[in-house]
Amino acid sequence: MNRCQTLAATIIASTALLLFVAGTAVAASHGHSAHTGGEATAGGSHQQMMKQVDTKAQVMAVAADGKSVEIDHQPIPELGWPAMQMSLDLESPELATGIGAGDQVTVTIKQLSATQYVITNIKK
Ligand SMILES: [Cu+2]
Repeated sequence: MNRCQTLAATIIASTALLLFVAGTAVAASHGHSAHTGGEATAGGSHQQMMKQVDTKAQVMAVAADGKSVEIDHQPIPELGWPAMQMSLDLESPELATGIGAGDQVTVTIKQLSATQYVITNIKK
């Protein structure tokens, strides 16, 4: 690679970083910034939308209002997520019926937008 190509590559890398930073700022409302890396590298493409994936997780807590659960989930390569503990909204409160802290479950996570996810199913 000659100097000119190296400079071009540097500019492209800088632009990608700026786009990444901008994407992270927009995604701040998600409150789960660790996930934006995977989304950014995926380019926020439309094929990422409405993706639904199953993952194994441990229930850490069910929110008092029953609308979300705190889970410790395994890595989800389809979403570019590392293993982590996080809170996710439930599509309906009934999903948490019979579910409690410490349960080993399989959760189905549906992607609603680049930064919005919801649990559509929980199986013990
Ligand atoms: Cu997570």
